[in-house]
Amino acid sequence: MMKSFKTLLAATALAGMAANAATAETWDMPMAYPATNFHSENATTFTACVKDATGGALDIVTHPGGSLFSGADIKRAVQTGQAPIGERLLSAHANENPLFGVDSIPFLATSFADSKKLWEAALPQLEKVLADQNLVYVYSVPWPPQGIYAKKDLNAVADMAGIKFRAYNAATARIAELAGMSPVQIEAAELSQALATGVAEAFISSGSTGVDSKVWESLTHFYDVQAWLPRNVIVANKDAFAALDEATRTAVMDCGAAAAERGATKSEELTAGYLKTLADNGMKVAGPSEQLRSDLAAFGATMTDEWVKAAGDDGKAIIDAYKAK
Ligand code: PCA
Repeated sequence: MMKSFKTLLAATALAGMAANAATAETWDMPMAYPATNFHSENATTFTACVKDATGGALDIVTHPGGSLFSGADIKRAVQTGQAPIGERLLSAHANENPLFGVDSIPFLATSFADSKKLWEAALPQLEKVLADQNLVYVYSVPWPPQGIYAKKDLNAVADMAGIKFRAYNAATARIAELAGMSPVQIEAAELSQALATGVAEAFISSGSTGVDSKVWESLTHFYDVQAWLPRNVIVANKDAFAALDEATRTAVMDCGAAAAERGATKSEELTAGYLKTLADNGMKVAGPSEQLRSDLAAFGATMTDEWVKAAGDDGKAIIDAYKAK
């Protein structure tokens, strides 16, 4: 695995010091969302946990905001070992395998409790699919429920026709298609600019990303439809992980498990505050009208059928396991 210049310098500086420090390793961790986002802050706590638990033998350094690799490139970077660990919105890769989109099926799991159940039902299969891609699953954290941002009243999906709609995965692009909108794939790091320049006029996301992007500078409405809770997933490169000694691997996994718990709790705690921040900045924050709700529910039914067809027996097994919980 390639070491960064900084790592080489650090290794040189440490040469001749205690054995523990001499074998210390630095892992760069690319992340797509801003340093102040709760996912990024949670990862900083994760890295401190690993450093502490390994007595400094593994130092993971986060690179938020797409500064090392842009969101779209992070997963491939970890697969190929350009980065030993990274965080990525897994559903953005549903085109590689429909199972990666299990968390973005509209209205299948819309609460934190259901998101957890669905994830537990899907995880055994997801871990296998990731392993086949040379990845080790470390932890994941759900975003708050997804709502619709717009700059006009949306009383029905008919009101969305013709809008330029920012998509972040296949499901959001499919919603655009079903509503007669034009989808444009944009990473969160580019969202503010896309809205300011009119490249996008509406999108689906959490209050968290709306606040990160100061969306009130360009848009006026947030409809709290609670369509799904997509997840950021932290994966390690299989070879890099295998090269760690057993105690270090255990530390990574234990700190990952703690980060999953802490992150989910934080996400839920912060949800209402994000919507308040949107409202405090002048946005109209509301639930959907009956019409909008039922129009979107119809999209949800269509997309659930489509997903089950695409994901086949594996997908059906996940849905059945989820419903049985
Ligand atoms: N924020 C991310 C994905 C889901 C979310 O809430 C984004 O909009 O890119």
